[in-house]
Formats: sequence, structure tokens, C-alpha cells
Amino acid sequence: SQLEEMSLPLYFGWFLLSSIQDKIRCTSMDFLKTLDTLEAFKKHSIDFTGKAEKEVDLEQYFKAKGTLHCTTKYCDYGKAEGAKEYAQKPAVTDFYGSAFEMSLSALFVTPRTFGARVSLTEEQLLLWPDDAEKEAASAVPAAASLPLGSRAHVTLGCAEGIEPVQTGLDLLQIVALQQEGQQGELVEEMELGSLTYYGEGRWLISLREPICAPACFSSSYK
Ligand code: ACK
Repeated sequence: SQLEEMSLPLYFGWFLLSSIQDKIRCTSMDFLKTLDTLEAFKKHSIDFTGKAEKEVDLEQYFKAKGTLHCTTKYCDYGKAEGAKEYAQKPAVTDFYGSAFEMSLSALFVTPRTFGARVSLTEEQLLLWPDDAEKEAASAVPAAASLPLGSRAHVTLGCAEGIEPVQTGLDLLQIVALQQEGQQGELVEEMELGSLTYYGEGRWLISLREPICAPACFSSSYK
């Protein structure tokens, strides 16, 4: 019915509680502050500025994108493929409004986006769409063969003119490189974890202690 179609949200996902959002914002800003002062980063700053040796202030470079969440299914108010089927899945209706503990296992930076990788548990994977990775294959061909949940992330910021959908695609690129056996270049052991460079302005820090983030599985209409 028309009413049912109207009731589909923009997206479903896990919405981080506000106290942990503040903590993540602090930790992630500290990381950006440190990253852009590293010689190794400055050496590759051309990926961000287009000019060799030009300094970049990553805290200014990335614009925050509202409430921190991990998207499960983008529904576009019902216009996205599979939106209605997802909304009707038993796991989705059963867990709607339930609390979860999300594990943020890495932070990553590219010239387009800044995000956190989310490592999903078996239970959390019940809420993950079967085609979330395959759907990205036009942008990231290797994505189709990556494990379920590889795209799970929290967008922390986007460069000027970049839409947040890009964060998950950037993560998939990095995960694809890891799966192909590309180790990247281990740049530095930092207090937060090991910092690796994957080329083309792609940086990832694997957190020594994953951030445990309480979240509510719900949906957003804007
Ligand atoms: O940062 P995100 O995961 O990227 O959270 C926002 C949210 O939906 C609201 O815009 C994500 N999003 C937007 N378009 C898509 C899409 N086509 N596929 C998957 N996620 C999307 C965006």
C-alpha cells in the first residue's frame, strides 16, 4: 500500500549512542592531527593537495557528516533495490530498536573520506544485506568476492563535494588490497595502533584496542 511505501526510511543502521560519539570524535580528530604532521604523510600529501610538499590540515579537510552510524541498508524511502524486502526480513523487524555493541577496529583516511571500519559479529551479520558488497562492484570490482560485512563502516568525514556513500567504497578498496595479499607499507607503530599506507593517499590504522561502541539498530528518515 501507499502507506507502507511511505514508511520506508532513507536508511537502516546502527546509531551510536551520543556519549560514545563524542569519544570517537575526539579520538579520530587526535589521529588526524598526528597523521598530517608525520613525515611519511607529508611525503604523499600531493594525493590530497594536488601539489607536492604542500601542507594539508586534515581536520579542516574533512567535513563532519552528522550523527555517527553504521549503515546496513540504504533504502532511499523505498526507491533503492531490495529496500522493501530488507525492511521485512525477520531479523530486521525482530532487532529493530535493540541495543548492540559495535566494534570499531580501524580508522582510515583517503583523499575523499575519513571513516572507521566496523567488525561485525555473527549476530550483527544477520542484519547485513546479502548484496551490500556485490552492489558496490561497479565502483570496486573486487568487492563482489569480499566477505560479508567488508563494507561496514562509520563515516567520520568527507572531503569537500564528496558524498558519504564513498566511505564504504573507499574501505572496500583497502580491504580488497589486503585480501589480494598487498601488505601495504607499515609506516609507524603509533599509540593507537599500526599505521599502514596503501598507496594513492590511502592510510589505515589498525587499532590496538578496538573501540567498543554501544549502538541502537534503527532507521533514519533524513
Ligand atoms: O556514511 P554512510 O554509510 O553513507 O551513511 C549515509 C546514509 O546512507 C545516508 O545517506 C549511505 N548511502 C547513501 N547512498 C548509498 C548507497 N547507494 N548505498 C549504500 N549506502 C548509501 C550514506
